[in-house]
Amino acid sequence: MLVHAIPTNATYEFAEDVRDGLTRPGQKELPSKYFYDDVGSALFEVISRLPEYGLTRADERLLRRHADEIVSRLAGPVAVAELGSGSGKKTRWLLQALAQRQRTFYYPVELSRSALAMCERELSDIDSISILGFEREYLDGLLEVAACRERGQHLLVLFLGSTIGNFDRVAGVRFLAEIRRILEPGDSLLLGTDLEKSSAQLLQAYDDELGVTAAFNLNLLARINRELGGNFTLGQFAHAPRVNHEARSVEMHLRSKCRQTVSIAEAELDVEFLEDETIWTESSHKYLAEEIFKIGLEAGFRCEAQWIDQQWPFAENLLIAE
Ligand code: AVI
Repeated sequence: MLVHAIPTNATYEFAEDVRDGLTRPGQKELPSKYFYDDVGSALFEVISRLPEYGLTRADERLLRRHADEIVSRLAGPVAVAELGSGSGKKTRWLLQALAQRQRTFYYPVELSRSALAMCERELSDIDSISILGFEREYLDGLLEVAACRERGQHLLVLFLGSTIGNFDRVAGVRFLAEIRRILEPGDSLLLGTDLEKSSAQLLQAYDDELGVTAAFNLNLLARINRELGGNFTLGQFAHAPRVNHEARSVEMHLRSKCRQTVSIAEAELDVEFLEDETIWTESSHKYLAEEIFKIGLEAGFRCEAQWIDQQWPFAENLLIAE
């Protein structure tokens, strides 16, 4: 697989975002996109296999069961762009179904180079598939993919695993509208969305017994130590998930166990934490199945079909650009 690498100064942007988030008046925040360095991506792979976290398995089940039907609803020829491909494991079924009907170009867009490499290892045995990875932010990568599409070729964008849930609701619709702007009428978006479930089930999923999700959350501080010269003592912070009923989300926080000051050299920053003060690191929004039709319309898509997993409420939505 060829990989187009990131041209920007990633360390500088990381330091800027950390400074912004930790100096914000009121609630301190860090953007969840920084979870996914090599360690974080590996931890997320483990999370997706935990018995408490059924989201990824539900996504995979739906794709495996309905790949042929999904592909049959797409006007061909089709090239596939995946935003946040991860290991690429769950994309296999769709690519196999498409490859039976045409030679298929698959463009994974990922910030993590190791995830792109994993994706190639996972999928390169499928006949009639060419893989070209883009080590980019999602929309930058999608713009490049769209620029190299051939005449008459449709694009299928995959945004799976309920990554949309990690945006706040307004930003999520805005992001889908940005995708729509890059697409042509008749192109499609397959959107995975985790559906609402009980608070008890959500808290189990985001606070597993083995502590993998806690390690995933704390790795953000470890990454700041590694890459930005931070001196966070990890043992002085605790993983603190909570359900936000009003926002219909699970939030992950890191709670300072004591009053402390942390220095981050590359961000030229000393930050004070009170005992029990938290850093908000992620929101994971949950949806009602019927809500997706409305969100799609607001962003310029019509919902062509929706498949729902019965074991772990999760919806796969095929949206067509109008
Ligand atoms: C990637 N994303 C959809 C996951 C989620 O469920 O929000 C990330 C995650 N955070 C904690 N566990 C998994």
